[in-house]
Formats: sequence, C-alpha cells, structure tokens
Amino acid sequence: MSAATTSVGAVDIPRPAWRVPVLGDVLGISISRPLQNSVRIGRDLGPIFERTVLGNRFVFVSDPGLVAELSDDSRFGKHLAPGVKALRGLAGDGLFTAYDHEPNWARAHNLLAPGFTQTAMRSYHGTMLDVAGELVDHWDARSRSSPVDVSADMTKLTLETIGRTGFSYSFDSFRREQQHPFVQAMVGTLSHSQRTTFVKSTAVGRFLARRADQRDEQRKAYLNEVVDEVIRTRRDSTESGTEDLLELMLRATRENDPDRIDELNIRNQIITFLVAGHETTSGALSFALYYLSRHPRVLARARAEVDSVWDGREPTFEKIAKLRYVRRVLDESLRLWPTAPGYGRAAREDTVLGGRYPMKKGDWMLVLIPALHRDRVWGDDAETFDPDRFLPARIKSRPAHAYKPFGTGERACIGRQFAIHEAVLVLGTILQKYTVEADPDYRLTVSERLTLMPEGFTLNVRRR
Ligand code: MNH
Repeated sequence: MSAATTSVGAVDIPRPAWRVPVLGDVLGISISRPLQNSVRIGRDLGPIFERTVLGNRFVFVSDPGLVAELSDDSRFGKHLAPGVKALRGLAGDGLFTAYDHEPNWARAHNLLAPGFTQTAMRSYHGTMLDVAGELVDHWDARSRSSPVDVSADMTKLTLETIGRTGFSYSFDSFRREQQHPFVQAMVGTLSHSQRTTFVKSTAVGRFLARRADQRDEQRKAYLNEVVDEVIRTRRDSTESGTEDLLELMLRATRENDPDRIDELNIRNQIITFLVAGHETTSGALSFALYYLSRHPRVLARARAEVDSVWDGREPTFEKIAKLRYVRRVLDESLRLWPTAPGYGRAAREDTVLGGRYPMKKGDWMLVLIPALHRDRVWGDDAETFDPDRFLPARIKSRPAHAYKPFGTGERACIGRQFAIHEAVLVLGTILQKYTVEADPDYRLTVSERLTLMPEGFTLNVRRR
C-alpha cells in the first residue's frame, strides 16, 4: 500500500492512499474489527496516521514520544472517542464517560479514591477468593466432560467480583445456566451502542436504527431499575458496617460531604463500575490463559512460582503480589492485547505535537495502544510473548510511556490495582489447582466490542 497525505500545516499526517469520497476509508475497514484493522494499516503508515471512518476523522498515534506528550495533563485532556461517547447513553457522567470539566468527575473521583487504596484491596481479598472458589467448583463440576469456555467463565467471575466487592450485590453468576438478565441487558446495550455509533453519523443510519434504539431504551430502563433497587435496599437497610463503593457514595450524602453526588450520578457510577470493572479484566485473564496454554515453559515457571509461594494453601493478601512472575505474565498479555485498546486525548490550547503536528484547541488524537505496544522500542521480536520484558531492569530501559494498558494521568484507570490483584489471584488459583491444555488447532482470533476478547477460546482443565 502506498501512502497519501493530508496537509495540516507544518508536516503532513499520512493516511491511506485509497481514500474513497463520502464513505471515507470504508473499503479498508473490517466493520467488526476496526481496531485490529487500524493496527494493520498503521504498520504501513507509521506511528501517526489518519483515517476516516464513515465521516469520522481519526488520527491514530503509537509513537512513544508523541504518546508521552499526549499524556501531559497540562497540555491535553481526555477526549471521549466515538465508541466511548456512545456509552454516555448508559453511564452518563459516570467516572469513565464524564468530560474533564464536569463537576461530578472530580467529586466522584475524590469520593471513590478510598475504595481503591491498598487497605481497600485488603478488604476485598476474601471476597475475591470466594469468587475464585466458585469458579473452581464450577470447573470441577463440568470440566471432566467438556472443555471450559474461558471468556464466558472469566466474565462470570469478574462481574461477580465487582458486584460483590463494590456493591455487595451478587449476580449468582455461577449458579445460573443462562446469563443474569442484567448481564444480557448490559451486553445488549453495549453492543447496540458499538454497532450504531458510526451508522448513526448519517441521517439514513439514524432512521434505520430507530427500532433498535427503542429496544435499547427498554434495556436501559431495566438496568436503571435494577441499580435503583440496589441503592434503595442499601439505604433502607438497618444493618451497618458494610464497607464498599456504594457505602462511600451514600455516606457522603448522609454526612453532607462537599463532594456528595446525587442519586442519578450514584446510579451512573454503579453502572460504570459494573461495566468498566469486568469486561477488561475478563479479557486480560482470558488472554493470559491463552498465552500460558501456548507456552509450556512459561506455564511451568509460573506454576512453580505459585507452588513455592503459596505452598499448597489458600493465599493471604500479601501472597498475591509475591507472584512476581505471574504478574509479568499478566503485564505481557496486556502488552500484546491491551483489552481497552485506545484512549482519546484532546489539546487544551492550540499547540504543536512533536514540534511538527499543529493542533487547534479541542483537536484530538487516539492513542492506539496495541500499536504502541509493538513499537520498535520493544525490539524486533515485539510479536513474541515474553514475560521477562517486564523484569525491572528491562522496564527501566524503555521510554516511560511505551506501555499504557491503563490509560494516563488523572483519567487513568482507577481500578488498576483492583484488576491486578484480582487477575493475579485468579491465575494463581488456576495454576495451583489445574493443568490447562488448549486445543492445538485453535487459532487466536480477537473480537472487538468496546474491549478486546479472544473468540471461541476453550481449555481442557484437569485437577492436578
Ligand atoms: Mn479501567 C479507565 C483499562 C480494569 C474502572 N480503564 C480506564 C482507562 C483504561 C482502562 C485504558 C482509561 C480510558 C480513557 O482514558 O478513556 N481497566 C482497564 C484495563 C483493566 C481495567 C485494561 C483490566 C485489566 N477498570 C478496571 C476495573 C475497574 C475499572 C477492575 C473498576 C473496579 N477504569 C475504571 C474507571 C475508569 C477507568 C472507573 C475511568 C476513570 C476516570 O476517568 O476517572
């Protein structure tokens, strides 16, 4: 493919040569995998390039130097890229979908920060172990007869974990044959917004999407009902002493905290945490299990670490972070498949990026994380899975902004430590109790919703 360019002033930003008027680069997009398609295009076009998808202009960036600049909160802020903006219909001004300038962002950030400290993680540890235990029971009951559906089971586990630790609410995920209706509605609404984001940028598309939009309103009404019930039940409860995210928000109201948020925003936060708190971690666990099952030496080393550090017992809180190698497996899985694969950054004022690309106030670019994670700073074997890239000395030898699976700055992932504790705990538990074996004919394919997920990946698991 040859590259054409669009002039933006000082230096041109490359874009695909086969630009089609009106439809943009539609011929080049695989509708269901636009992100992976962009990564592929970027291999030819380089670490900054432009493409138009049905009228939406995107500038993708994957150069560590440019990403370092975009990460500077004094020059750039979060931009809600189209896929994230579509989520506002569900999560409103919740933490993830709030604009930087919305007052509820700072309030909720202050209120909820104590829910993500080391002390808070310690208080979630027991619940995380309980849920991992339910996964084990689930696998013990059925894995002898057939392989397990990894992503489906990891999704049950992570949703259950955030529901119980955050809101003391159980979806009974492992006790149901079918998904909980809440999960069905949530997944339905997420895929609806993904499917219609681009379509609805045209009048015809908006017209065609009317029926589906109506169905989606019903889903959202149901989701809101369930969440409001969770809030009411807690508020009317006479029990005291529950310490979770919901309690942090309700207490602020009771105590007239200056950062208190109203009921509508509490609802938005709960939905935000249920969504943001489970799919990404589920994907990360699934990719890590995929790589473990494909790399016998890595698997053996990880298992040896678990056996020696956990010594056949259930781990205490401290024994999770001691699994240094398992953690590197997780880091390396998130390098190759960062499950939240991009984030938008907008200029706060007119500026010039990299001394070469002029941007007007409000202009934005998308950090294309899988491409950043394959930049030449990772060496010429960037496609190879190698957890030892995350040995401390090797981390130090790379530019600071070459690895961004959790976003950046003020608007970075608030749940990072939560996700890491949960994922290492679960990987350790699986390694401790099972041998895992992948179907040798399986070829990794990655599905895209808002997040990335291995598609159709199963494992044969046997009790050790
Ligand atoms: Mn999470 C923001 C990735 C787990 C809750 N998360 C982000 C961003 C990335 C991200 C990237 C920044 C997006 C942007 O700038 O537009 N998150 C992940 C990954 C995992 C993850 C890869 C797991 C692996 N996230 C979690 C968990 C929770 C959570 C677990 C909750 C318990 N994440 C959030 C919230 C935000 C966020 C809330 C928005 C934070 C803010 O803007 O203040």
